Parts: sequence; structure tokens; C-alpha cells
Amino acid sequence: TTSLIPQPRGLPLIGNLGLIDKAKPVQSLIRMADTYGPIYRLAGLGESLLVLSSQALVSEVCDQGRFSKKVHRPLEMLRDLGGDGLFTAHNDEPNWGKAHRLLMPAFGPIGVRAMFDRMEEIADQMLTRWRLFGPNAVIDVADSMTRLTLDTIALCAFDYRFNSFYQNETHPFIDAMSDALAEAGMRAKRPDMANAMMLPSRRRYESDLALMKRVAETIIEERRAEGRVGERGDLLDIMLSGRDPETGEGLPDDNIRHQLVTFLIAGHETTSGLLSFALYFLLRNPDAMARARDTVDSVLDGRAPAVGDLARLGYIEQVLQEALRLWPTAPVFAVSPHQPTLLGGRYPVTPDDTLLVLIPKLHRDPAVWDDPDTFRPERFDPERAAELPPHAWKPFGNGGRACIGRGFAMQEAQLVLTMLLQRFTLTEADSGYQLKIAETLTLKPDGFRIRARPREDVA
Ligand code: MNH
Repeated sequence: TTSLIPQPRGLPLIGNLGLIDKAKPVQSLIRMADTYGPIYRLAGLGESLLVLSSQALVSEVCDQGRFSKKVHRPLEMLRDLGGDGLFTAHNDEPNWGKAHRLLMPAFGPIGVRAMFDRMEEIADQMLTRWRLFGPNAVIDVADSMTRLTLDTIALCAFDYRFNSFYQNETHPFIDAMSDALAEAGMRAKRPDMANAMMLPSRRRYESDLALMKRVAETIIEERRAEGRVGERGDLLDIMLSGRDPETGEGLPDDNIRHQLVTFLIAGHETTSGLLSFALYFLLRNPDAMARARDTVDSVLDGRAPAVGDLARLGYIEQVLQEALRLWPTAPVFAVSPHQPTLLGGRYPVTPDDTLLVLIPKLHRDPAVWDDPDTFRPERFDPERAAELPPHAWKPFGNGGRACIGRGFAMQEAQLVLTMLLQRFTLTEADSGYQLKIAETLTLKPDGFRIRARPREDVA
């Protein structure tokens, strides 16, 4: 016997879309999960969306024998930017497999360790700027972290310097990318007809896309013109010169361009949000802040961190894991079943349904987590984390389509947090700040500002 999937009452045509706050869609979905429970249906724009948020249901849809990633409407819109790049590719597009096999080693532990010095260089640029501003300067955390993560991915992946810490204006590529991302997000929420008719936004969108394409092409052409393809071994070099071990083929240029844009998008907003939330939670939890700082001081004893130190800075990693639990910065991923099937033994679903995993609610499933709303990095003490049921913590998605940049992001975030705690004492700049979450493709604390006092002043 089957059960009816809860669904709010809707209107003709737009269905339940009116229930979703356009500026804060994920926060609307979270509130609806409080009302309708761990599975509910939303309909509209010809889509049927099932929103899942319990470990029991999510662990079922993480079974890759029955379910796989769905390029749902928002991702389909993002293909204007990312094309058949890794993030927005359909499972059966040949360039997905080729690029995945080619790039996995570079994003594996050895590849990521080799990027340590470049990560440190950019982190040092940010912290130097903080020091020069002085202890009374007010720092917008998300802004600083976004400059940091963007410069880091560009330098590590293709040896390109945005130099965001040496100028106040943002690079034109970044403006175009932010605007195009926002517009792609709006387009996902409008009917196709409306998108076709809104000429001014369409022109602007097309010129942003053209600028991004030009910048990516220039980076590729300049590298080719160097004539030393295959010698540098960074991601761009691997894409230009590598051959997929399975097919023996390389990646076509337009796909390489899509991968560049994909890495810039996927590689910066999420990690920037993670670092911003981690600082927010540390400042709100003085015990965790003290333990984090003590960990840094006792492991490093005043030395600069080296790549080999990170394994001994486990508590810093736990702080990041716990921040990702409470506010996973890429808050949803979508799958669909290969065949019509029953979910939880009783909810019928078909390949036409989009099953949306609502990660912030999954991560607060009371069946898994005690006191789920409390920030407590000790949950990720290794012995305790080993007891977690499968698929209870999914900030990096699932299976073959999980995040390829996970090791990169965690190393970067761990290094930056370590350097920051070693060099500065932080305080909040605005008393009474109430956490506000801004949504773009990702989540970020909005308007969270701090002051940073060099620690020598304190001692
Ligand atoms: Mn990332 C896929 C979260 C950092 C590049 N990433 C995903 C997915 C999640 C995710 C969730 C799965 C999406 C889906 O199923 O549709 N990513 C994160 C988070 C961080 C992050 C929370 C940081 C914190 N990601 C990064 C970084 C890079 C990157 C850094 C690149 C350097 N991510 C990707 C790519 C994919 C992806 C590429 C698509 C992988 C694939 O499908 O093959």
C-alpha cells in the first residue's frame, strides 16, 4: 500500500511556487519542512519537486543503483555558464566521464597538497591587508572570504591572478559572473516565455556571458601561446594536454572553457561561505574558539603551518565540519530514480520527479543529532563521527557526482582558519548582530562584520 505525499495547497499554473520566497528559497523550503515533515511535494512550472530531509529517506536516495543526479531546472539554467562542465553535465554526457577521470588525480590528496603554498600565499595576502587596515577597521567577512577563495582557485587551478586584495574594484569577470549567476537563478523561477520577452535583462545576461567566455578563452590562448603545454601540471595544463585513460581522448576547447568557469563558480562561493559561517560560530561559541586557538598554538608553537601540520589540526577540521552541518553552503542537491519506485516502502516516485535533498534539514534530523541546533564541533571527534549512520552528513553531495573539490576546499579552509587564529584575535563589530542568511546559488551570513587585532598587541 502506498501513502499520499504531503503537499501544500496550490494555485492553477503556478502551483506552490507562490510559497517560495524568491530571495530566500532555501529558507522557505526549511520552514515548509517544519510544517509538512521529512517528505513533501511542491508543484509548479511543470515540475514536481519532492523535498526530502530525513536521514532515513536521504540514505535511500543515495543508493546509486536506484537514483542518480538530476540536472533540475536551476542547474539547467546554469548550463548557460557551465555548459557540459563537471557540475552541470548530464550523467550520460561523454565529457563528464572524460573530465572526471582526467581531473580526479589533481583533486586527490597528492594533487591538493601540491597546491598548499599557493593557498598560503593568498591567505597571507588577506591577513596582511587586515593587519595594514589596523585593529579598528571593520571587516565584512563574506566580502573578504570571497576575494580570498576566488583568488585561491584561480591561482591554484590555472595560475591566474585576480589580485583581489590589491584593488578595491572587483575584476570585470567577477562582476559578470555574479550578475550572470543571479540572472540564471531568476530565470529558473520564471516561465521560459517570460525569459524570452524580458529583453533588457536578456541583453545584459548575454553580454555578461560573452565577457566570461572571452576571459576564459584568453586564459586558454595565453597558456597555449606559452608553448610549454604539459610542463606545468596545474589543472589547466592537465585539461589542455591530458588524455582520458579510458577513451584516449582529450577535452575539446569549449569544454575546457566551461570547466574554467565551473571551477571559478563552484570553487569560490561555497568555500567562502564555509569560512564565514565558521567564524560566525566561533565568535558565538567562546569555548570552541578557545579550543580552536589552543589547538593551533600547541600544534604550531608559533611556526607557520606546513602541509604536514594539517592532520594534527583535527579540531580545526571539526569546526569546519560542524559549520557545514548547521549551514551547508551548497544547501541542496537533486536526484531522480532510474525507474518508478517506492520511497520508504510507501511513497511512489517516478523518473519525472525531482527529489531535492534539503541538506540543512537533513543535518538537523533529530533521529541522528542530539540538540541539533547547537554548534558543537565535538560531534566530529573521530570516534564519535564513526558512529554516525550512513549519509547523515552530506555537504559535498553524493557518489560519483559528489564534489570533486572537497579535499581542495577543506585544505584551503583549514589553512586559512589556522593562520587567522594564529595571527589575530577577533571580535564582532556590531553588537547584537542577528544571523541573516543571504542566498545566491549558495548560503552566506549576510552583513556579518568583525574586527581583527594582531595577537602581539594582546600578549
Ligand atoms: Mn563542490 C559538486 C558542495 C567546494 C567543484 N559541490 C558539488 C556538490 C556539492 C558541492 C553539494 C554536488 C552537487 C550536485 O549533486 O548537484 N563544493 C561544495 C561545498 C564546497 C565545495 C560545500 C566548499 C565548502 N567544489 C568546491 C571547490 C571546487 C568544487 C573548491 C573546485 C575547486 N563541486 C565542484 C565540481 C562539482 C561539485 C566540479 C561537480 C562534480 C561532478 O558532478 O563531477
